[in-house]
Amino acid sequence: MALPKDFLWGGAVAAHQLEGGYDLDGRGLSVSDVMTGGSNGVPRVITDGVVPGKYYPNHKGIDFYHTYRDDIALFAEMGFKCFRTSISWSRIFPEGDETEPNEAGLKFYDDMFDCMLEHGIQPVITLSHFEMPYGLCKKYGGWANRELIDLFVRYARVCFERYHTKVKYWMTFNEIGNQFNISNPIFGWTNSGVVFTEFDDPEKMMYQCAHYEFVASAKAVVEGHKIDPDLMIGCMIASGPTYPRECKPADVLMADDSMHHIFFFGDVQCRGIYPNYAVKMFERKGWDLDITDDDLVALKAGTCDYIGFSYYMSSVVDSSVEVDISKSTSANDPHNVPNPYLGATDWGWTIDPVGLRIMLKRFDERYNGMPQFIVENGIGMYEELDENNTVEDDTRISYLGSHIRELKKAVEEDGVNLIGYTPWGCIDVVSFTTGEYAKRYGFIYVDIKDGGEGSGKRFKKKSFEWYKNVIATNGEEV
Ligand code: BGP
Repeated sequence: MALPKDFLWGGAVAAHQLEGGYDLDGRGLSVSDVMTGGSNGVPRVITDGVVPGKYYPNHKGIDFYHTYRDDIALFAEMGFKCFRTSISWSRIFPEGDETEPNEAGLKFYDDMFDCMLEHGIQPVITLSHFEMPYGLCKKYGGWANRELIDLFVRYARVCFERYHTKVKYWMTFNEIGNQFNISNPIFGWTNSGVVFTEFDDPEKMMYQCAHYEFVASAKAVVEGHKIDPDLMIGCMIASGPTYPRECKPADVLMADDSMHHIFFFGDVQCRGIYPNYAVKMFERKGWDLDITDDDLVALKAGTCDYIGFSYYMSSVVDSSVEVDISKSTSANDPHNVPNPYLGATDWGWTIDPVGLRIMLKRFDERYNGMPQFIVENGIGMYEELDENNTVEDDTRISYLGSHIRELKKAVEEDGVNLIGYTPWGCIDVVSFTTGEYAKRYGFIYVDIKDGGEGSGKRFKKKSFEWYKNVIATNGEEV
């Protein structure tokens, strides 16, 4: 058998994309509450507060705030060993800078985690998955402000103290490297509460915010281990290999450098140091980033316990091409070109199962066999219920099956220390990049359409039974 017996099969979501209940039980606004709904190719807009008459899909999500018991029962029926979600920071600290947490918010997650545990499902929890209290942006300017470090660590400490007997696996910041994509403001906004393009040097501001997040993350790791040495506290990195368009050295070098968009975040969080290529770049750019000696000590002391990462696609660079990415909602490299050997989803995300194995190998080799956890992977699709009240989602089955086959090879043949796999959006949720309901990832169909209309009822897709069998056979039957 390729995979260990205790392999963590499950599914992943994030609070802001499914909970709804955005103003219930003392919750404060979060950055995701001021992002309007966009659509395929049409970016979401960040508004100044909640503007009456505008449409904010995250306010409703799929109403998981009220339905989680039934939904978790469905996950249990599929045999989930774990379920990855996030804590909405503004349920716990509504404005972000209170000295005492909001008990109603804490209680909500207590109940949700108990419900998972009653079903034998381990919670896997992200502390900040694309949301932070909106108050921290308004009052402090988001992660551009060093004061956020202490406010985050206070929040993390409260969560570890309260839940450490229920939650072993944690992640600090979701897809921390996403903000590298400066051309689409929602990435900087959701990672850092900052619109980078409003600054004279957006790139410098991105590195400064990332630095404060690194220090906050490292300090949270140390605090967490003080509370409970058994906690596993990981980073979470959006990943995917970049290939050279051709074997000419200029393309190969460019592809190699492009991987710094990913490895920079892993290098600091897993090794606890700034890598040489980053130090040199800061020097070259003449940046006087606020990085103190104490910060460097903190980074070294708080390296993470495992690498959590998402994998959706690979990319290709061609050194002879340079396109304008300022209007792009997803591209973050002007040298990106399509891969002629691979297909793509309706949203233009390249489908490359082998790229998952390549990524697992690279992390393994770079970070000395550190445990890895694939905490997101999946395919967004347009789907409708058929006359049998189901969706014959064979494309999803084939997508996930091909990725699972590759991760098994990485474990069996390459010796990668992989602890789990949680496909993204195991139940249909609001899309992050576009705010659509129409971009569906789930094993479970949720009857809500773009605009928020629908019964909200849940229906099992064909992949529900398929994934149940994958888990039951520990990945032997895919
Ligand atoms: C990742 C995020 C998730 C999720 C996923 C799919 O970047 O961590 O929150 O949404 O991508 O993206 P989308 O919903 O835009 O299809």
